[in-house]
Amino acid sequence: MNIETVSTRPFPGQRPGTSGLRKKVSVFQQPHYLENFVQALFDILPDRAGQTLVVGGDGRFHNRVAVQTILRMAAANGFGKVLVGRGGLLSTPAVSAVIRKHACFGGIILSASHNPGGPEGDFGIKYNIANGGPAPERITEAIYARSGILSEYRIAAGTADVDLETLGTQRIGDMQIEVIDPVADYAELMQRLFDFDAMRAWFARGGRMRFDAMSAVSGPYARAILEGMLGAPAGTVVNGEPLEDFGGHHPDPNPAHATELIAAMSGPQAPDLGAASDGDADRNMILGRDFVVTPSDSLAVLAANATCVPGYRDGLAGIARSMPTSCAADAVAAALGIPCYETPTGWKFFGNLLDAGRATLCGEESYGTGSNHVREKDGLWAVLFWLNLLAVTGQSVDTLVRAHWARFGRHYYSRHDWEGIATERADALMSALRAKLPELAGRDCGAGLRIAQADDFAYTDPVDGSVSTRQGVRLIFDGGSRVVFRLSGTGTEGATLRVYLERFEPDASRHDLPAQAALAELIRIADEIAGIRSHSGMAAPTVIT
Ligand code: VG1
Ligand code: CO
Repeated sequence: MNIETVSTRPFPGQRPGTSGLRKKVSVFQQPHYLENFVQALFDILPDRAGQTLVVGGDGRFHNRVAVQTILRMAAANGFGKVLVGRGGLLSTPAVSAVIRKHACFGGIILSASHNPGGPEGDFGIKYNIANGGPAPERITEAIYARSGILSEYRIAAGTADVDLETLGTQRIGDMQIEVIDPVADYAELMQRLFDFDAMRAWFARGGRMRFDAMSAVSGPYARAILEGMLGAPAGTVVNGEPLEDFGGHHPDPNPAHATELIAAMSGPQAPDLGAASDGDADRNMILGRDFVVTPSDSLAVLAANATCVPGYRDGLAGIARSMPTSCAADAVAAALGIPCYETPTGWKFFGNLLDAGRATLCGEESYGTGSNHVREKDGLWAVLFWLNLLAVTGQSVDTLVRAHWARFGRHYYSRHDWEGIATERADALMSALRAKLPELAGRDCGAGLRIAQADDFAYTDPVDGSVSTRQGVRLIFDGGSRVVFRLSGTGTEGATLRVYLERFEPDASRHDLPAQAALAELIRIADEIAGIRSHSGMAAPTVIT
């Protein structure tokens, strides 16, 4: 193998955000841009020689080009072997499963997740460590630091492209490349967690489901498992072919972007279960007939019913949720007598809790749910969990959720996104809000809402003691209502302000209000205190979930 050492200069801004480095495709297409980041990563992994790496992505535009580059660089940087999904495809949870099953050194995931794809869209790259989970901050910061002083990278020169379509082993120099079936290891793991017989019987009894893969990477997984192994009728999975531009849509499973699914789930003829997943298949949305389950409620319902499912029959060690996620899971944890951990936004913060056996289920309000079976959130896993619950309880989605509210109370919840704010304006809003914090505690905001606590969330990891500060401004009211403000760390254009709104309602006779109405006073207070409209110059949020 001929190794070429290419001179390069650092690109500014190669700092991974909430989940990897995400930029416009045109940024990644610049000569040396991807190579610099990958070399910075390899440079901070001194014990990589001879190790096995997993590589795959969500199939978006630029995926194949990037996979070929990474394979050549891995060979030139001394890796012993790479496992790559056929066609360069692997969902994020499948990468995690493959790393764990084959005890690999780590993995590279090519995805910008729920961000749109195509030549005008976004691309992304993320590194996962040997536990199968996203690299923690000390590693992402080391990559960033290295990217700032890099002067060369190494790549195998003069080799033909790897044939990504044929399963089996090939080589670049001394490095082995094994093209693997992207679905097999994942499907086997699902079979160990869920009651496939019960779910097969549910379909055989006439249970109906619609899984919208949003033209993203979950399609092959959902088809193989739902239609292949569980006997769901052909056509249960829609938009099941991964497309480089996701058909021009945001592959983001929420009521704002999965409008086709919402429409299909309404009316008496609608299927019993609706579900969707995002670009890299780690998010999930769950719907019943004329009923949308919020992600925070989903986590709580799964936790409360976990022992109905084989993989969790022995109960849960604990639950973990990101700070802005509603406290519905906390109520379940309290009833079960298990701890509930509150972490910053981003799945990387769950890794230590899962590794230490402190948490079994984890969730985020952003349509992310998962467990200790991998170290990523897992869209299809959550869908199978719900399907398993429907199959063994014989109940509908809305009956399960309403019964849950009746027992634990309802945590009304919504997230308002203000997208495309000029970065300076968004920063000014957050600075002004932070400056105001000391005077907010004790303030009476009207409508019976008094601020009990106002702070900027900081987290000390209970396992390794690492500290993460400035993770979101919280206003916590008497009675547990909350408003949380933070800026997105996954966008590629301007800033996105996320405003998270939550109100607890114990009274079962008041569990049927529309969420925006139930949260109206908190929405008013959020704008009064943060000056969202005046800072952003916008009249309304761009996305409400
Ligand atoms: C968003 C979500 C966060 C999630 C992250 C990655 O981050 O809010 O909960 O972990 O996306 O998900 P941010 O910083 O934009 O709020 V994915 O499916 O985009 O990898
Ligand atoms: Co995702």
